[in-house]
Amino acid sequence: MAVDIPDDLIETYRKAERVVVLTGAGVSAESGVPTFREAQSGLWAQYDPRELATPQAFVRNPRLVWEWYAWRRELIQRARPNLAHYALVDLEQATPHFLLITQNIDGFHWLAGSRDMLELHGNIARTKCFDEGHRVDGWPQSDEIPPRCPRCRSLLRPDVVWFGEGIPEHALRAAFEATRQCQVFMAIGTSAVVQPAAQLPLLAKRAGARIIEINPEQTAISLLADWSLRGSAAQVLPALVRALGFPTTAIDGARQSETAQGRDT
Ligand code: BJW
Repeated sequence: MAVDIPDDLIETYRKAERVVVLTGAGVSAESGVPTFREAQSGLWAQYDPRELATPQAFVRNPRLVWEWYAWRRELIQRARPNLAHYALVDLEQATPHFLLITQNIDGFHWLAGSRDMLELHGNIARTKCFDEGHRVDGWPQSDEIPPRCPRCRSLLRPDVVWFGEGIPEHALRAAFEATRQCQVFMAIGTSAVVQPAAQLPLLAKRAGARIIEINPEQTAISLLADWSLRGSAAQVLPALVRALGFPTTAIDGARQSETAQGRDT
């Protein structure tokens, strides 16, 4: 698919000193990780978030919640970053000040090589305890599900942010600060309905940034975006890096390693 990147977008991006990118589940869709709100394939079409992604749900049925996240953790462990993740690494390398803010918990941006980044909703690979929030790397073997914290004996849970819970304070503060200062704000693969992340594009717009959206579908962001690039992140982002004339080191590396392993990225 040929992706048309407007000339004025290219000119604006090249001039920008500070770029902030907000990613959502759509960025990992082509890695085989389901999104949340898409009508047929989204997780919330099949599962009720109130029964799985709230502290109340965990108190009601900790085993169900633990096992649902164990299933998703395995799914993510079997998947790998796609060209969208690698293209964002190339953008970070070529942009003077670049901050990637992700709502995703899969850790794929880090795995691909992004370094200046914030995980707003935590990371499914980490575990903490429910009562005290102790981060836990391992626990004694037991038949109990979920297992218990070796320090305080409370139940263990994934280190992700559920509905009704606060975003880690340092991450939220840094996200707002960078958003207020950027000249270009990109929203990629997010429906932008979950707060407080959904405020970021609006805040960027009010502060004078130009907004680029990458999403196959229209979203609330489309109304305020200067450019909406309709297509999948794994197609549009590599095309954007090339159109900007930036080195494609991470993209090429990913392609080469996929070819060597006989797979398509
Ligand atoms: C592609 C693609 C491709 C497909 N390429 N694109 C103010 C007003 C109203 C409510 C609230 C409010 N403030 C807070 C709330 C409550 C709540 C909230 O926002 N609710 C809304 C639903 C209304 N927020 C919270 O509770 C937050 N906490 C908080 O604010 O604390 C203070 C507070 C609490 C309570 C009241 C008031 C203040 C915490 C939110 C935590 C969200 N957690 C989850 C689960 C994480 C763990 C897990 O994974 O299980 O995070 S929910 C889920 O949604 C997940 C995601 O990170 C998040 C965002 O979803 P995302 O990424 O946008 O995915 P989708 O599926 O929605 O969209 C995918 C997009 O990709 C689509 O647009 C596709 O078209 C596109 N796409 N393929 C590019 N190939």
